[in-house]
Amino acid sequence: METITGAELAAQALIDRQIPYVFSLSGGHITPVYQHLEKSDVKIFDTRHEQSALFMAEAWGKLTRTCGVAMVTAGPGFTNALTGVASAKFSNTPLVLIAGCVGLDNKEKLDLQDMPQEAVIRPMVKKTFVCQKGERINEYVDLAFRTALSGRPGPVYLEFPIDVLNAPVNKEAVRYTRTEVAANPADPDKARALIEMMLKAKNPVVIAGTGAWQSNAEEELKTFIESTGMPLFTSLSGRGVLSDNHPFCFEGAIAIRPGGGFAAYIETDLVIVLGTRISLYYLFGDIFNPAAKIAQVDISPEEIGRNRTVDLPVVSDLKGFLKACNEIVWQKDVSKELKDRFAPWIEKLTTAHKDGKALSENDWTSDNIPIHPLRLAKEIDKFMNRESDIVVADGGDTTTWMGMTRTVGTPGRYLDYGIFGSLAVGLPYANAAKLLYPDSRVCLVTGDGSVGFNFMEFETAIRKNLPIIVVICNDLGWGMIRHSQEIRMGHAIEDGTYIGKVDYHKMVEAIGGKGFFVEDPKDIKPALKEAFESKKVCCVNVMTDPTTVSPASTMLANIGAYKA
Ligand SMILES: Cc1ncc(C[n+]2csc(CCOP(=O)(O)OP(=O)(O)O)c2C)c(N)n1
Ligand SMILES: [Mg+2]
Repeated sequence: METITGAELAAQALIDRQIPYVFSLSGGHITPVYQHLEKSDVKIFDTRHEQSALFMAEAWGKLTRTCGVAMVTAGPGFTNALTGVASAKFSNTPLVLIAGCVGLDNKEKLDLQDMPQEAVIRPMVKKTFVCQKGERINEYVDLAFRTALSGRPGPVYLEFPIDVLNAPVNKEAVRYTRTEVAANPADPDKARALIEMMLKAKNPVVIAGTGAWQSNAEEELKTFIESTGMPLFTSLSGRGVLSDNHPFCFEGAIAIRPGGGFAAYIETDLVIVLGTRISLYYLFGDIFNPAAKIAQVDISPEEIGRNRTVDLPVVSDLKGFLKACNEIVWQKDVSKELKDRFAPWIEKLTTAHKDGKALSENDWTSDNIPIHPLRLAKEIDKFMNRESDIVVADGGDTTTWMGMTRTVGTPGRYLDYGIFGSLAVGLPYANAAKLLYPDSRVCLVTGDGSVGFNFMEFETAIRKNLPIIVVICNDLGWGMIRHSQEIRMGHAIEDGTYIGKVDYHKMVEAIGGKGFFVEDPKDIKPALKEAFESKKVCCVNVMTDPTTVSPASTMLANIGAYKA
């Protein structure tokens, strides 16, 4: 009988799938798999914390629309990974987390790192798979990837007990399955119904989110918008699915972004929600005119109707649905009628967009010292090109300032933590972006608090030759929380929210990177230029005004968790 070990089967399954990277931190319970990946085309990318490995896998999934893969060891390796898993669940990112665990024979014997991993992670993922038989490893890997990618994508957990990995398996008994599932065709009746709604509307708005990006719908969306003349806002991983430069694109959908969003939402009579969720970003749906009709297209039936009654619910893959809509616009020959109908609305929003932006102009161009964080955000936005460069945001107020400012021309070029709101994503996201796009410039803009969590990923970047530029928006503390406390209670709780001045740039120099310290706004651009030209991992420590409060901090003080 010819045998093969479970670990070799697991490694081979990843090799067969041509997985480029497994983001990981080593441990005894996964060493058998490492052994068989060592000389393969699947690279083990090792981070300094399992949380970083998971955030890297999440970023990989977000950017490539394929499954990010992470592998961690039992017990503490597993628990350290959980935040990244939760983040991927919230961002609907396809991800497979492979974990080793104590052998089935040793459960409950007080063996090292024993814990009920599957029970802990079950509510956090789309599905858990614990493979207890070596012969079925391949089948389980197929199940895990298929589940992560199908329908609404998300994280999946795949566990291999160490004795299953180590046991010899009869080669002839190994089961192989490999299926890729395509989306169902769209329902033309639903597409017709949407066009009918549009023909009755005057002030429609279209919001396209992660679903538009994940379903590869950029071309169909562009045709849809151009042939109907409706204004588009983009959200989360949908940022850039149509360029912010496009005359019908009014940039980011989040209402606190300076521009036409707020005006559009309160006056709209038809909201067309394409592959995004009616979340806090839209005050749980309350930001839209209460009389507006809502059409919502989503791959996931249970998503439709959250927070608002939906007049036209459509369960569909977006690419197919938009294609069907475009065909009907063409067949019915209503393109001109729709464009003429909405032209005054576009004109009105274009003016509102300009006026909205003008309100922030003073801050974007401020010469103040300490530096206004919006000036910093604007300098970065101007410096980084919209098409191929990648900007990553992390931090509380810092993410808000970047979200209010960054313009994108191409999808998959802007990353932040989205609605899960986990600080600490910055360095791992930036490293993943640089790994994927070695020839593009990658700039992380992060809060001084946030940069601390996974600070050792600077070392990972240096060791792996990923020359990212990290700009720290240094307001001496946990700004967003300080500000919301000040609004809420009249003062910030110093013991909980003040950090003080830390020479982060010198810390990065000490491990082989390059550091810059900036206090004057006119020095931001030269520092960025020198940093990128150095081709080194750089930390640009920028002292920003700790008293400037972002609109998100104001909201945090007044809604949600802080509400009395
Ligand atoms: C992992 C995690 N811990 C705590 C929080 C709560 N929180 C939200 S914003 C914030 C302050 C962030 O400070 P910093 O990174 O310096 O950014 P700033 O707000 O100062 O720009 C904190 C602690 C969070 N969102 N995520
Ligand atoms: Mg801060």
